[in-house]
Amino acid sequence: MRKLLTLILLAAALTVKAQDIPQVANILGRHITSLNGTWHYIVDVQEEGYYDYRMKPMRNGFFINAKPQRPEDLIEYDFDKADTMQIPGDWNTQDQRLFFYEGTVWLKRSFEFHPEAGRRTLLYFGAVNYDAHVYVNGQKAGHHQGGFTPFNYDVTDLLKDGENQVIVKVDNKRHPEDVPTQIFDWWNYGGITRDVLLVSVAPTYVENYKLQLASLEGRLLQFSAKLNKAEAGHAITLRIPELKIVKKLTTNNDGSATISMKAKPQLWTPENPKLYKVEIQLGDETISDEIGFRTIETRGKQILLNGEPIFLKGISIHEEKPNGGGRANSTDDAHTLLSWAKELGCNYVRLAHYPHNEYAVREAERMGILVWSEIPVYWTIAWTNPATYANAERQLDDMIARDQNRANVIIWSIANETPHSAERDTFLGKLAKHARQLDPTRLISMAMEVTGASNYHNILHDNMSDLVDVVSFNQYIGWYRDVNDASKMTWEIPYDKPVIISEFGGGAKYGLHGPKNQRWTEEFQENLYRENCAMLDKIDGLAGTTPWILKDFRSPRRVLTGIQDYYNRKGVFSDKGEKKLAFYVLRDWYATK
Ligand code: GCB
Repeated sequence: MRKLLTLILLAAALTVKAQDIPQVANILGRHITSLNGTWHYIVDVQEEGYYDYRMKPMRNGFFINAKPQRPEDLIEYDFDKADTMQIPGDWNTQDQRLFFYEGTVWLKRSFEFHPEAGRRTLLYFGAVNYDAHVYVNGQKAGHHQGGFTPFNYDVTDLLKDGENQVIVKVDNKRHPEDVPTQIFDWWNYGGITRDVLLVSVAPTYVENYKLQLASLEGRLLQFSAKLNKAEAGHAITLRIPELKIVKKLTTNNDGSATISMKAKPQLWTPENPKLYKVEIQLGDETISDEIGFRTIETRGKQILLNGEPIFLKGISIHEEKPNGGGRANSTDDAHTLLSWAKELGCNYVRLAHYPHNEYAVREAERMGILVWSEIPVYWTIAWTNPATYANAERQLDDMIARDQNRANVIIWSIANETPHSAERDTFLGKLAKHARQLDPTRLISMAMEVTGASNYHNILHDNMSDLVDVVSFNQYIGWYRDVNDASKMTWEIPYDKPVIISEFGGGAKYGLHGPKNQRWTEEFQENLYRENCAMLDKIDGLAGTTPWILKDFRSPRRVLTGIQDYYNRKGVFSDKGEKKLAFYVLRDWYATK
């Protein structure tokens, strides 16, 4: 018995563990090795690589990557003979059989690795949709849920010198308690959709930092940094060479340090998106970033950028490649989409309906485009489920942790078109307060809905209005109701806050022409935009709009053969980037703003 106990204890001591650690920010500014590229994959419809035939999780699932040792051995999978796909990338557009697939796919990649003494190695995923079990050399590194935010594990103790393997079980089945929930109007692209990176860090490293313009008067910059360990006495140096700033800070007991300093940076604006090179040094490790300085606030019904009122000329965007669809994840993809937005005259985009990839946010920042960033708390979330709340809150935390140094991000949005109820108010109330506490320097909003008091009178009444800085709502006059109603509409928005129309629009098939009352023609959409722009001009306090949407995007809910063919056709560009007539109406309207 004692012998058995000793053996068990010994085995426990030998079991190496990975650590689920908080997100390491500015990942591209660190020592990284890419694990992007060609990965083998196995489609596992019944998850037999994970559960036994009694539906119990197995100890020797596909993650151990077993190989027959003797001729008689039975092993019914072989990653090395399996097909390959490119990572990052969704599986739906890389294998025709997987176009509509929602379920489990196992992905595997081998890589050479040589440990460096005194360094830790993190395994970072930009995003995996939706549920990811990660294994390194057969051992569990961690489990993550949520398809659009980064996560990382300290895998130092799982790696070995020579060839290593990472295997990920990805499952994009939809569930009522998930965020987003079971129904949503976009393609549920599955897979490892963003970068996979190995990150080499010192045992003590700067986990995250924040640098921003705290006040316009006196031009006060505020900097804070946080280590991965709660250790006092570490020296951190901040350098902004162009501003001749060199500041030394020392961490306190919780491993963080803060400093304020006077400086006169040029302000970041859409016209002059000035970014400063910033270096943060701890020991002999330096992280570089590019950071812009601006303020964002509201005054009555106005939004003020650097103290000046601004009208947000925007457009909504889904994270889909500009030509042909599939998940986008590159500066090039982002540049093309954002250039189309610029052609419209936009200074602002709504990155709907989930946090987009970091390349897109950074490219928008370089191009002078302001951003509304949101989490997928969309439609009918499981409001009373604590795990659902925890999931939403973690996605919010990770979105903010990743993008809190982006000058162009001005609005965190916490929900879209959610049905009113006391449970929803409790959930969203808590989330809004949490967002405010995490980042008091940006505006908070959510896409609400109006309720009609009579046929032509719209009232915005939402208990959440007290908690947001900007009152935003979606409306589809001309599409989900008659376009001729537009000119008769009146609006009652009883809050002294700026108003953003977070969505309006309607569908058209590019190249389909006809009279303006014929649905799906470009003329129908053109007329709808004309009527809507005129109507929106009458809304008191209108501070911006993000019509729905830049380009046609894939959605399983859009099944009309010959017209939709699984595309939501509300783009002002087609899925191939062709301009529809509505493009010109919107461009001309924005030219007047
Ligand atoms: C909405 C949703 C958006 C849909 C859009 C539509 O209100 O927020 O996700 O795609 O309407 O096309 O109906």
